[in-house]
Amino acid sequence: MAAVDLIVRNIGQLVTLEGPSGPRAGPAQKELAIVRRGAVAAVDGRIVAVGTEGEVTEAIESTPDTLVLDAGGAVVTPGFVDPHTHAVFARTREDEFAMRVEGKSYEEIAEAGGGIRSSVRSLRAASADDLLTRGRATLDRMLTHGTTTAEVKSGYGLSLEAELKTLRVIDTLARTHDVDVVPTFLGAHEFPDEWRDDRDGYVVHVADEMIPAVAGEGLAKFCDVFCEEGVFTFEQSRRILLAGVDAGLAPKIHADELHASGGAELAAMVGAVSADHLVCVSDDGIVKLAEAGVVAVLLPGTTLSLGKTEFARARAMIEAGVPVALATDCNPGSSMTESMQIIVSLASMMLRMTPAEAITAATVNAAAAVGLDGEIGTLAPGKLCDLVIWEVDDHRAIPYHYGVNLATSVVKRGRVVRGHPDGRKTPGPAPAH
Ligand code: IZC
Ligand code: ZN
Repeated sequence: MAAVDLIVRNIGQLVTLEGPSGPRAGPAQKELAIVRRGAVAAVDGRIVAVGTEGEVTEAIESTPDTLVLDAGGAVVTPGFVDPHTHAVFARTREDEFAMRVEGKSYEEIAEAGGGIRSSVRSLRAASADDLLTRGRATLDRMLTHGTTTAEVKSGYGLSLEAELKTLRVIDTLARTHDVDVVPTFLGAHEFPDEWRDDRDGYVVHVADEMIPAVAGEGLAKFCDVFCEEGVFTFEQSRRILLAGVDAGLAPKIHADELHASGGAELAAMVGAVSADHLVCVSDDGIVKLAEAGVVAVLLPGTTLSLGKTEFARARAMIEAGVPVALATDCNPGSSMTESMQIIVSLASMMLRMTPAEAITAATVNAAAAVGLDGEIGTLAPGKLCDLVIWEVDDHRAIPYHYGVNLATSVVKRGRVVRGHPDGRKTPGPAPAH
């Protein structure tokens, strides 16, 4: 074996999640495959050895140039994957947040011209440079909190020109930021003002003009739609998702967030990679998701931020055999957070997912929700060396100790991108270089 570039050693609990490929469902969702006193080694950004410290030291060769990170007995997990964000936007919406606190609902604000349409007005007026600067700061915060891959949706442009502007910004972020970015086209996020009197006309425009243009430029991997009362109907959503499939964009869907709208059933019908939100999903919808192998992406930060008390029924989904993932939904309207840590905490506290199930949901199942479970989401030979050293000595403390940042070091593609380059756990003098 070639000499390794990186060794992370002295890991108290190494959460590898090694196991069968693909998302983990049912009882498998709580199997973390923890190695005690573990180590990980990488060459050129990929893992080459994982196991106990003795096994890894036996298997590899190191040189004076090998970077050795001492985890100090702490927990190490795969980098978190955030599979549902709207992280490129022009302006925050704390004005609406304050209105909601005083009693206005998300739908009332949207109906009055606020909500997504307010974000559309500001994004259309913003320059690509401004969007890039703001998007970069958002991804920086994600990385600081342990997210090493994020899906990012368009959907605040809602015209061909403004959607392409957004997707080109997302593409620039993907090429230049340490966080790996997965692009999703969400032209069907809302009806823009100029099409509100001809909704079916807008659906045809999205399906026949926007999707081919986006796919033609290779700017998206997924096509998503907000299937919801007052937004896109079941039939309109189906039409758009199938147009996406024709153009090579895999389907994702905002399903059953505020009302039972048949979103889960539609996800199963079109073979969606994920169905997201699912707060109001029907029992039959859960069965259909399980049968079709669709990943359920749950977004408890949105429920919390909207001041609601009914959370998605994660237990029913896990018991039915649906693989459950978690995401921030990072967006200016309904979930203004970049931290997957608070989402993992909410999953345990409010969705009653065990700490192990929640960690699986934020790693391998989240990777499956963006079609990347072959590359990321577990710590196994051949996978990207994306990992986090946490300031805890038991993985159950990750959801337990909430509201603070527990990520002490973040490694992305084998490079230390956050924390101390020499792996110290507590701050010391700055490194000489
Ligand atoms: O900007 O309000 N639900 N899309 C669907 C959102 C929330 C984002 C927003
Ligand atoms: Zn969303």
